[in-house]
Amino acid sequence: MIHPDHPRYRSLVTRELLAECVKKGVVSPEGLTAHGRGEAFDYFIGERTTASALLAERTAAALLLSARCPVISVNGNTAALAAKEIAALQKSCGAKVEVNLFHRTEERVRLIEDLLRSAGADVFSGTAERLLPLSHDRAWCRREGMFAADVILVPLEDGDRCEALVKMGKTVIAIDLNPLSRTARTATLTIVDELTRALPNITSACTNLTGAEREDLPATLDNNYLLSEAIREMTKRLSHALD
Ligand code: PTJ
Repeated sequence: MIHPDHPRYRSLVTRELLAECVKKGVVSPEGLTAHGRGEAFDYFIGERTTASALLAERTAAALLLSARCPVISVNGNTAALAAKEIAALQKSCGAKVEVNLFHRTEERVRLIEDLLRSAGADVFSGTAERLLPLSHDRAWCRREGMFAADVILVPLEDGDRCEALVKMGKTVIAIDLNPLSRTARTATLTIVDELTRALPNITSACTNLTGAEREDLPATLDNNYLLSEAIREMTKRLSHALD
């Protein structure tokens, strides 16, 4: 039992949730390692949404709203941490929600789809095909879903698929706390923020962006700037850590 007055209460509860989700088969054991890496970078950024991350989130909203076929790709960690937030974002931007897994089994796909549905998401399921140019199982997706997407949101992604999606001409929005990752550097737009902070920010931007922002934010998108701002914030915190 974790007591709410523990200074790291939220972090400990989240770890407990993920460990439970591993037992249920929703999260892969490797997902715990990925979460740990995320937590480390979240320390560096100060466990808050920076101004540049908020700009990235508002730009993501503009891209999703102007897309012809927006898709939100969901893996085990994302479903475990933020199924409700995914459902809320889907409602605000009209994107398809599709499960895509690195450690793929039919059983995990079904469990994650059920979890998303119970949180209120309308899941785009059905027959998957090996459609993406990848040797691993992230290649499996739906023809009318991810394969047809023009804008795709990929939280907690691996670099290979991000690169493949960009090469296919898609606009790829990544959520990744590690600004140095291959995903972060390859995506069209990288949100360096924690998943459960980033998703509600994108959702509220979908409802409150001005018409001018919808046009201007995608036109002025500069991912190198967003990444260098995230690195600057982290280095600033690290260099003042012992002040
Ligand atoms: O469910 P599956 O089988 O599809 O597997 C999912 C994981 C996450 C295991 C798989 O995609 C993976 O191995 O991812 P990576 O390559 O470890 O990349 C995950 C990235 O997400 C890392 O750069 C982490 O820093 C980052 N990250 C982890 N947790 C969070 C995060 N970023 C934002 N919010 C988080 N909560």
